[in-house]
Formats: sequence, structure tokens, C-alpha cells
Amino acid sequence: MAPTQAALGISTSHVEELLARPLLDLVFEAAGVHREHHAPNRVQCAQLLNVKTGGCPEDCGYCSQSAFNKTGLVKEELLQVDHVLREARQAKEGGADRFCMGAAWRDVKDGPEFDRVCEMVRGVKDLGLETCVTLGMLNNGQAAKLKGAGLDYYNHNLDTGRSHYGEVTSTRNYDERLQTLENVREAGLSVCCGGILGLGEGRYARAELLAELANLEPQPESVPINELVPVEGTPMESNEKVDWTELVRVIAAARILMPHAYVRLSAGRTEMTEEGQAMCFLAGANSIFVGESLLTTPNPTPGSDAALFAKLDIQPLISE
Ligand code: SAM
Ligand code: DTB
Ligand code: SF4
Repeated sequence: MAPTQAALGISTSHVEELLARPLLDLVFEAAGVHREHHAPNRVQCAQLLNVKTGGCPEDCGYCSQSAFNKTGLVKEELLQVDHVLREARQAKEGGADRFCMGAAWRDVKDGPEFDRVCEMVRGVKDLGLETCVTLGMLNNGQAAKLKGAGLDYYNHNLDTGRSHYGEVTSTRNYDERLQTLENVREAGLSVCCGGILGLGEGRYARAELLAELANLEPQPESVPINELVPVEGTPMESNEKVDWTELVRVIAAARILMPHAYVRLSAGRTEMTEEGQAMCFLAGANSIFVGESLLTTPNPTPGSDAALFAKLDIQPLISE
């Protein structure tokens, strides 16, 4: 068993039991927890920008950006700072509260490219947005440097349960992911850490992932729950779609286990109905990605999200 799994004593079997409860009982409890800790009709809006696309040396089986996957994605160099700041300004004008920059790197290398990312962070922070980056593995010094540049959150997902991880990626392991999360914490950054449903895992691995996240001390401030976006040319292009009820269950369990976190209904919304998304908000999801695209794949249009928020009387949540 992983050392973190024992920290708060939340066992995988306890989470399995939560996930197995009648759906409406589970959602009812999660909605109660949500209302105790959060404004129920507010949803945070985060916007993504891929600042370095493709050519990644990791072999993540779901990812369009892995050099192992022949997805036809055109590789691009690290963007220039002014380009990123233009996008960030537009995101802010469109109502985003947090701006997340992603790089298809295995890990962070010290040097001019990392310095440029720090400059991006400084610039985005100066625009009055919350800042988040996801750059792969990083060490203590690099985490501290990002903190000094004004970084609020570091995104680093565990993706799935430990028992299923080897089926998803072979070029890195679970403990390396956990080590980066520790380095991020030591630098005083907030942690954004979650996973993906639809990687061929079963309930057990989902429960394992949630227990692992909930046992982190402190718990992650942000928990993105992604549904696999199947990308042609990846080994997971034909994976079976996860039923919407399973997504609702995982969101509800995440809310119960991590009452203070932002639980983000992340990738996969283009394939969801308005009703399904509404059920996720009721079950405790209080954050989404907005904007035309995620990193390399589409997202619901800003117009359709505005219409959904209007129908549900949901207001964007603005951080203080
Ligand atoms: N390379 C860095 C890393 O892996 O940590 C940062 C970028 S990576 C694209 C960020 C996260 O996006 C991954 O950890 C994964 O959880 C998510 N992701 C990537 N491809 C996805 C897909 N096709 N569907 C859903 N989530 C995906
Ligand atoms: C997260 O959990 N989901 C985002 C963000 N963190 C970096 C990424 C979703 C990527 C979806 C597939 C793509 O667009 O390439
Ligand atoms: Fe690289 Fe991140 Fe994609 Fe894995 S998920 S292939 S590390 S960009």
C-alpha cells in the first residue's frame, strides 16, 4: 500500500462502498456536503492554453501529444510570452478566473524555456488571473521558482488508481508523480490533482484513485475529473465510453471525501448532455474549463456554456 493511502485512513474499500451506493442517495449526500462548504450556484471557470504542443517523450496511452502515438498532431515550439498574454487577456474578458498553461514535457529542465514559462506566469498573474501550470515532473528548486513568479496552482494528475497505472503509462511510475506533488507542496503552491475516467479501469481503480487523492495531506485544493477524450492514433482511441452515471458517482464521492476542494468537471463535456452536466453540478462539481478548446481537443462553445449557466442560474465563481 502507498504511504499516502494510510495518512487520513480513507481506505479503498470505503470508497468502493460509497461508489456502490444508490446513485440518488449518493448525490443527495454529496449535495449536502457541497452546500455546507460552497456557494451552490457558483461554478469556477478556468481556461487552458497549450504553451508547448506535442513531441512528448512519455508514452501515456490516452494522450494526443505523446511521441509514441501517431495522432497527426503538429509539434510546436514553446510559445512566446506576448502570445500567451494575449490569450490570457482574452480569457479574462471571456469571464475566466483561472488561466492554466500546459506543456507536453516529461519534466521541467532548467534553462531559457523554463525561464520563459516563469515569465508567462508573472505576466498572467499581473493581469489579475489565478495562475496554474502543468509541466510534468519538477524538483523543489523549480517549484520554488514558479512560486516566486506568482504561480498559484500546479496541476499534476495521478490519472488512475495505482493498480491500473501500468496499463496507462510505462515511462513513469506512481511514486514519481507523488514525489512531484510533494515538491509542489513544499514550495507552498496549491495542488491541482485528479484523474481520467475511461482508461479501461474498473470501479476498484477509481476508488483507489479517490482514496489516494483524499489521503494526501493536505488534500488537493483542485480536483479535475476528466473523461477520456478518445484521440485517433492512441492505443485508447476505441475505449468503451464511461456511462454518465459513473462520472456522477465519482464526482459525488470526490465531493464527500474532499469537501473543501474545487471539483472540476474537466475534459469530456462536449459529449455530455446539459442534464448530465447539471447532475454533476448538483453532485458537487464547482469548476469547469471554458473556452473553445482544451489542450488539443475541442471544448463546448462559450455560447453553449453561457446558455447552460443561464438555464441553471449559475454564476461564475470569482476567487478573492
Ligand atoms: N505533460 C504534463 C503531464 O502529463 O503532467 C502536462 C500536460 S498533460 C496533457 C495534462 C493532463 O491532461 C494529463 O495528466 C491527463 O490527466 C490529461 N489528459 C491528457 N490527454 C487527455 C485525454 N485524451 N482525455 C482526458 N484527459 C487527458
Ligand atoms: C486536467 O486535468 N485536464 C486538462 C488539464 N488538467 C491540463 C487537460 C485535458 C486534456 C484533454 C485532451 C486534450 O485536449 O489534449
Ligand atoms: Fe506527455 Fe503529459 Fe501527454 Fe503524458 S499526458 S504524453 S506526459 S503531455
